[in-house]
Amino acid sequence: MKKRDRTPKTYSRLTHPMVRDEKNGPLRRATWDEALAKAAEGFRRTRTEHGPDAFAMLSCARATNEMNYVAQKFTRVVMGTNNVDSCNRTCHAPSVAGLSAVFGSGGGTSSYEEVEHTDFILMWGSNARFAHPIFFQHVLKGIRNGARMYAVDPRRTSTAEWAESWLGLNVGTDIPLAHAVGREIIAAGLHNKAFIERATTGFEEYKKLVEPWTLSLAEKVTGVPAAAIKDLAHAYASAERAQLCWTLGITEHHNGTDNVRALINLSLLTGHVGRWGAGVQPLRGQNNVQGGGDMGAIPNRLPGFQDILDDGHRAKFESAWDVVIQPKYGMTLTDMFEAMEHGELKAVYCIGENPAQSEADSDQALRRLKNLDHLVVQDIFLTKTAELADVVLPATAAWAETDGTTTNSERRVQRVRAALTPPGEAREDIEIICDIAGLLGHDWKWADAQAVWDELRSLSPDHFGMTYDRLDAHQGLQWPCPDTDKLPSSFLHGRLWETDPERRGKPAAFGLVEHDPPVDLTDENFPIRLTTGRRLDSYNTGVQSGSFASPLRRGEYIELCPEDAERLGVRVGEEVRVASRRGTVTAPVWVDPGLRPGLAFMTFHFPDEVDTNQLTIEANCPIAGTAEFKASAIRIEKLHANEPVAAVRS
Ligand SMILES: Nc1nc2c(c(=O)[nH]1)N[C@H]1C(S)=C(S)[C@@H](COP(=O)(O)OP(=O)(O)OC[C@H]3O[C@@H](n4cnc5c(=O)[nH]c(N)nc54)[C@H](O)[C@@H]3O)O[C@H]1N2
Ligand SMILES: Nc1nc2c(c(=O)[nH]1)N[C@H]1C(S)=C(S)[C@@H](COP(=O)(O)OP(=O)(O)OC[C@H]3O[C@@H](n4cnc5c(=O)[nH]c(N)nc54)[C@H](O)[C@@H]3O)O[C@H]1N2
Ligand SMILES: [Mo]
Repeated sequence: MKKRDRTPKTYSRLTHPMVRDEKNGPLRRATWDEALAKAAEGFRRTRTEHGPDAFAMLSCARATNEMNYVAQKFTRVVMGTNNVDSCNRTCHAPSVAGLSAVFGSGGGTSSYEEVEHTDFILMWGSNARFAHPIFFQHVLKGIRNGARMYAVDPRRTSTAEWAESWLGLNVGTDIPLAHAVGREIIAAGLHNKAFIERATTGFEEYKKLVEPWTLSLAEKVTGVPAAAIKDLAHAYASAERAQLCWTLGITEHHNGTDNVRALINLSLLTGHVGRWGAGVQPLRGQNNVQGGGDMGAIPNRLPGFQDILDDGHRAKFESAWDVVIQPKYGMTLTDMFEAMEHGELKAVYCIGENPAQSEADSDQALRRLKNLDHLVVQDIFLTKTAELADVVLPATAAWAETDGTTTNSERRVQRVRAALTPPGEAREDIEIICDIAGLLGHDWKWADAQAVWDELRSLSPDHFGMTYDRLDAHQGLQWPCPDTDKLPSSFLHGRLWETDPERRGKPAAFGLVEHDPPVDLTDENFPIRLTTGRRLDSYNTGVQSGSFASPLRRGEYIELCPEDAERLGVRVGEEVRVASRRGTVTAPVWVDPGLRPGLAFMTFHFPDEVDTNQLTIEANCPIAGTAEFKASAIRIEKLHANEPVAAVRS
């Protein structure tokens, strides 16, 4: 087998526009006028020949709120469709779906400050020490202030190292574990009966549902000792205030939304929500993935998380924008790739996303992207996705080159500012979108980012109270912030504790969700469970972090536990073949004692060297559209010509 080139790929900033003159020809340098005209012409042709829904927008979860507002407005007003989405779909869409179904709003309920002053922190399927290092500082302060911290993760991660108890469960068995915890809380009489009675529905059905999940059955299915499950149930339920934090270990499954519901059930059972210090939080991924969704860059919500199917909400935007909005949900990112397969989607405007390398089953994703008639990529680097484009537009980086705001996981909107000069001919994302809108007959002029923000504020009650001046004065504000003269509450759903039913509003429903194991089953041909995720030193598809020559950069490995490495007769640094039902890659071995037998781990940070997503399965959550990145079945084969890679460090 050909030896893979593992020289780090160098991405340099895009400094000028590029176009492709014929479908399979090369990209060549172009002027801005030429590139914008070509981009606009392709969109016009698509709309005229195939209708509005043959177009889709991918909007950037790293860029500002203002840019996301303009991108979704372009989609709805200029192109006439609701087909707009982002990498939120690969990530926390199940959290948003689960939280909205229970509480009516998709945001995490608590603030970071509360984590410092809570009594119990449950990190479930989250490696925050690596993936949310700033949030983790708040966790560490909480621990220093006396909070207990438990971790639930198949791997003994760097986060789990800080935990008082680590529950190392089998991948994809979170529902059995959560149900067993729920059952034990009820059996021990530790549930909050008054809260359940007043603020929830479905408790009796839930009690029946979890009844079979005894500690011993749960131990069999999850691999976690019964005593540890019992201990978690008692510690969580008897804490005065508890925070339940989760991330992709919960959401990146074919039943991600059900997993989220199973965790929220525990907070309803104990009343650990809607009070200061107690809550449920998905720690969001990209710096502005929360804001992108809040701005309406998702197919089912208008800006301010206002449902598109609601006639009143649509009417408000229709009159402000002077357009008719289709009364239906648009395509999710997942639907878009399906539609590419069938030739129903013809044109995509991809701003700051790299789906050619981030989608599950990347060979399939690449083939689908190649089916498009017209692909416009607006990025700061020449990504693998950009290499497929008909038009490439160089943007300024939201980070340090652009003015605006972003929104973090605690729903805090904060200002970002241009401090650096952008390279070459790169232009601001918003300006580029407006130029294309102009060529398509929409004369949009905002003086600056603040003018965009003020338009959004006028249409989103949750943001109305957040003027730029107030954001500056308070170092950011959390939504909902409807008033310009009052400070918002730091946590959500305090209403659930009101005694007056009018003020309490809609009760929170227990989720009646059942265990459903991973789709990609292990068997004698594919006996090892592969889970994928992140490391501290690198970022997503590596475009923004992969090219630097730093001693921190480790490159890709397939990580195994010492027992499996010995059984397979492989050692650290040795190249092995890794095969799944979808593809094969070769990668060097790393040995991590934090893994358990039968479990392997890879990142997706170095796809130009080892394309991990050739292995993953596109088995999607039917509610949220998120793929099961966390559970593939693989086999590992020894290669005969073994060569240790250079510079393996411990
Ligand atoms: N350094 C760094 N930070 C990042 C990123 C990055 O690339 N690099 N990316 C950002 C983005 S986009 C996101 S979304 C976040 C993601 O942040 P995290 O979700 O914390 O990161 P992951 O490593 O993908 O997955 C978290 C954990 O899920 C565990 N897990 C796997 N399967 C299961 C399971 O079945 N059940 C349970 N309970 N756990 C399971 C894994 O072992 C892993 O430790 O990080 C953000 N921050
Ligand atoms: N195997 C596996 N695959 C996964 C995951 C996993 O856990 N395992 N996780 C999934 C998750 S959670 C996510 S979020 C996705 C991430 O998937 P993507 O979002 O597709 O990947 P990124 O590498 O984050 O790509 C970000 C792009 O934005 C560009 N960019 C940055 N700032 C700006 C800006 O200001 N303007 C513009 N125009 N562009 C900008 C960067 O250059 C880069 O090309 O990957 C998913 N894929
Ligand atoms: Mo993410």
